[in-house]
Amino acid sequence: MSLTVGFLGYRFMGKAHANALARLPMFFPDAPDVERDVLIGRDEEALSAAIDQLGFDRYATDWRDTVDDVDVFYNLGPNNLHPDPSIAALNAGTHVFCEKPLAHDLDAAKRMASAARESDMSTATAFNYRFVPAIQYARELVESGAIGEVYHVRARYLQDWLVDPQAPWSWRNSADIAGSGALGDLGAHSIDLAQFLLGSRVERVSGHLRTFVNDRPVPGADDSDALSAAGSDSRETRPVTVDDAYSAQAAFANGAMGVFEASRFATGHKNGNTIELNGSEGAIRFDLERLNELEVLRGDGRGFETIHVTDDADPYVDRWWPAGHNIGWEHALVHENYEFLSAIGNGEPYEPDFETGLAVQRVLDAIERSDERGEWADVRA
Ligand code: SOE
Repeated sequence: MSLTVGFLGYRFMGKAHANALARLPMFFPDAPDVERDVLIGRDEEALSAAIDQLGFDRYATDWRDTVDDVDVFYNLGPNNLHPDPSIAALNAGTHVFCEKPLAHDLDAAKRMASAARESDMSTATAFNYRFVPAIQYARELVESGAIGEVYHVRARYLQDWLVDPQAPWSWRNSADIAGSGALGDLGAHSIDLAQFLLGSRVERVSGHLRTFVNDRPVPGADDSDALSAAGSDSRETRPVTVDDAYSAQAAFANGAMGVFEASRFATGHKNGNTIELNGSEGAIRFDLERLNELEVLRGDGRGFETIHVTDDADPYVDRWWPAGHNIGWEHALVHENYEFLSAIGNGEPYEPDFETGLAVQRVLDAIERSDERGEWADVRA
C-alpha cells in the first residue's frame, strides 16, 4: 500500500515526523510506502527551503486546498489550529494524525472526537512516549500483574526553558493559541502515560496552576524555536496568559492515587519526563533521560533493579541495532508513525486515537476548573 501525506507545520515536530517517515523504509520495510507530498505553512520562503530539507514534493499556503488532496493529514500546528483543519480533513475522507494536546480547549476536542466518530477514517493523538520500548515493556509488566495492584502513580515532566524572564514570548505562552501552558504541553503526556500504564482513567482531580512571569519580550527574527532561543533584549512585551507550572492530585477509577507535576521553570531539567508506579507486588520507575532503562522492583526485592530494555526480544528493539545498542528520543516517533500507518494499511484500529486525546483533554479541563474554584473537580464525561 502507498499513502500520500501532507504536514501542517515544518519546525520541531515537522522535522521529527519527517525524520520518522524517512526511517521507515530502511528499518520498518513492512510499513506502507509513504510519499511526503505537501508541506503546509504561511511563509513561502521558509516553506521552499523546508520541502528540500524534509523531503517533500511541494508546498501550499492554505490547508483548505490540501486536506482532501492527501491520504493522511498531519496536524503539527499550534493547538488552536488543531480543530478546523483536522475536522475538514476527516470530513473529506482523509486520515488524521494530530499533535498533543488534542485541542486548545475541551469543546474543540469534543468536536474533533465527534468528527472522528462520524467518519470511517483513522485518527492519532501524538502521545509519542507510549512508543518508547521501556514504556511498552512497563505496560506489559503492569498488565501481566507483575507489580500487583497499583496504589500510586507519580508523574513529573520538568523543563527549564522559561526560567530566564527575558526568554522570548511564543505561542506556547498564549491561552488563545495554546489553551494552557505546562499543563497541556507537558501534563498531557504524563496523564496519558499514567492512564495507559494503569489501564484506568482519572475520575477526580485537585489542581494548582501558577504563572511566574507575566510578560515576556516579543521574539526577535531568529527566535522561531522558542525552546532554544536566547534571552531577548526587546523592550516590547506580550502577556503570558497560560500557566508556567501545574501540579495535581488525582483519583483513578480503579482506586489508585496519582500525583502529577510539570514546569517550565524546573531549573536544571531540560526534558525530565518521569513516571513511577507502586503496587502490592512491586514497582516500576521510568526516566526519559535514561530511556533505554526501566527500573523494576519485584516481590520482596530490597531495591530497584535496572533492566536494560535493549534486548532483541524487547518491543521494537530488533528493528534497529544489535542488542545493547541504545536508541534515542526520535526512535519513539518512528515506532509511533509505523503503528499508525500500519493500522491504516491493515484497516485495523489505532490507539491512542482522538478518543484517547479527548480523555486526556477532559482531565486537563478538570485540573483547570479545580484550580479556578479551589476545590476538587470531577472529570466530566
Ligand atoms: C516543549 O515543551 C516540548 O517540545 C513539548 O511540546 C513536547 O510534547 C515534549 O515532548 C518535549 O517538549
